[in-house]
Amino acid sequence: MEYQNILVETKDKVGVITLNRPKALNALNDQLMDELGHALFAFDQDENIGCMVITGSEKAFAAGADIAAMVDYNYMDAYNGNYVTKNWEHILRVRKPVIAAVAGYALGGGCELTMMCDFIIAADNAKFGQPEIKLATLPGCGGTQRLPRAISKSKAMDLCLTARLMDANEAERAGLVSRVVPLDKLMEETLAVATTIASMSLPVVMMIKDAVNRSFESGLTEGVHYERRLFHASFGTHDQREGMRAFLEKRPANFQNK
Ligand code: CO8
Repeated sequence: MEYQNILVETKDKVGVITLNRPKALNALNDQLMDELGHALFAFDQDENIGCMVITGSEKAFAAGADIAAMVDYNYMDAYNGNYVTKNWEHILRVRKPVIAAVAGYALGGGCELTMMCDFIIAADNAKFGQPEIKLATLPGCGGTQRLPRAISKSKAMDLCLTARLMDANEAERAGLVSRVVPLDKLMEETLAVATTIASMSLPVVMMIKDAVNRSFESGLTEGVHYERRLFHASFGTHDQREGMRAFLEKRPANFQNK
């Protein structure tokens, strides 16, 4: 697939996808979301890749779904076209970790995309929000569900009902963002984090991602049970023995992703 709206590169074992519609502040349209899904799946299947990063520009991660593409939609266009479901949620099927490296605006569908990544590293100029209410619509890609889980019902209601934007420090305090870094260090720091993850045993990385995500889908007892099954499964890997032996022998582990 030839990409028109994203840039794709690899940095050692990290796959980096840059949203690239600068004139529209990376507004997310169908074509971009198709390309993003395609690139994510390609990295997921690439045995040389251990972690992925999605980023945008310094001004905007993504300023939302493309309003120009939606303005004339009617109900049947949205329903028959399976709008959003058909290509916005590919990312949820990716098994390797995906980090959102966010500078500037992450609004509407852009904010929802960051929340579908595994975690968010924000530049100090990042701004998050769900301003759809100003367009007389609502978050349509999970924002009303993921935001309360990430930052509490009260803050989610505040953001969704007033359309106010939340800066990087507030987002970190609220728990949406895992770290805030200076804008000029965003990619350096994110790549360092991604490289650390990519140096771990990939099957165990995927088990941990799977187990943490299960916590959003299940009650505590079932979630802990699921974790326990994966914990036991990790003892079936070569890398578990290697990791533990390396610790005891005071040497770096040599993981083989098996
Ligand atoms: N869609 C289309 N074009 C956009 C969008 C967008 N979301 N955001 C910005 N642009 C375009 C502008 O139209 C402008 O284009 P042009 O130069 O041709 O006039 C260009 O990007 C630059 O934008 P501004 O001139 O507005 O830049 P400012 O720096 O003045 O303002 C803002 C930046 C504050 C980010 C402002 O652009 C803005 O408010 N954008 C819209 C934000 C918004 O409402 N986002 C929510 C969109 S709706 C949504 O995401 C629904 C999600 C539903 C689920 C997803 C399913 C698809």
